[in-house]
Amino acid sequence: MKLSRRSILAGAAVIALPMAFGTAWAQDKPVLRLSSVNSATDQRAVALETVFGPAIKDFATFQPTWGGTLFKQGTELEAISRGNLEMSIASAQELSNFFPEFSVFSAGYLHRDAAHQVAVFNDPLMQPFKDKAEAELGVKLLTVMYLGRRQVNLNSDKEIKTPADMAGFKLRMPPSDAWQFLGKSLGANPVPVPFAELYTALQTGAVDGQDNPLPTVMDAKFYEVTKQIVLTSHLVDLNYLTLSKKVWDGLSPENQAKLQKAADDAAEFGRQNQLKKEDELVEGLKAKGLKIYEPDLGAFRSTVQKAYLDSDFSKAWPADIVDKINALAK
Ligand code: KDO
Repeated sequence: MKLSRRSILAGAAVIALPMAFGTAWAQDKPVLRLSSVNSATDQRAVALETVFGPAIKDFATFQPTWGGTLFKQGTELEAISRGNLEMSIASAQELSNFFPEFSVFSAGYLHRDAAHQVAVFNDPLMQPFKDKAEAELGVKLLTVMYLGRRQVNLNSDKEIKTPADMAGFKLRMPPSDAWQFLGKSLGANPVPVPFAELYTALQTGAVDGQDNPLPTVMDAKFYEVTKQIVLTSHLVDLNYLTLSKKVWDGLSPENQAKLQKAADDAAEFGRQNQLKKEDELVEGLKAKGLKIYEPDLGAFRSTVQKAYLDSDFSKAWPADIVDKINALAK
């Protein structure tokens, strides 16, 4: 057969067609890249790798990157919005950078416990927040994860009883405004430091302390560079497991249901392990040499709650949402 330009083009088209369709038909499963600053041994990472990944492997490939090596803390939501990432472990504080009303879920002494977080996340009051994140950021809030009760962790041994005792302390808080406000409401001078730089900041004395749940103090080895824990439990902290709305919309209803169940199951698996660790770690951290103190919780609670109610943050909150949230506590 004489090869003419036409026959070459026709041949190329014939070869290209199955490849094109082939690629589409044999479309590889969507790869769900997740970036988060926590370690691979953090209970949220263990839960996602043990439960979530295997549960969706028939129709999607879970690809987590821990330690913040893919995206810096606080940049993940924007990355998802731009299509450069598919999943993150977001905070209400980070979401409040985009939608101020989310700061209600970051308010100190509001959520009572892990079960209360789940009740709030699944309550109809949450729907407008979920809808807004999907519509305006292209991010779906899949489920709520339990991070734990945040405690004050200092590299000095000054006794802390009330917020007045925190005056002058450079307390590291995560970078976003809502986090800085929480540090200020505790009576300290908040200093923004990304999680990845926190150990060094404590070690060098660049900051006088930080706040995180006890499992994080153990997992990140902050006990090596601090001296005391003040059991303020000032924030029963949460994260939202997020997924690109575009990816979600590309799944069949059946696979959407499977992915949702996988997310909820992983969150519950991690929640129970984190709660167990919290119970064990007062003794565990004493054994690492930390002093553990009980402050005047009434003084901390009233000071922090008043600070939030008097703040500009609360002006962005939907009317009566605090009453609705309180009513969901058991
Ligand atoms: C932190 O930076 O202190 C923080 O606890 C904030 C949380 O929202 C979350 O980002 C967490 O870090 C990381 O997942 C590391 O545990």
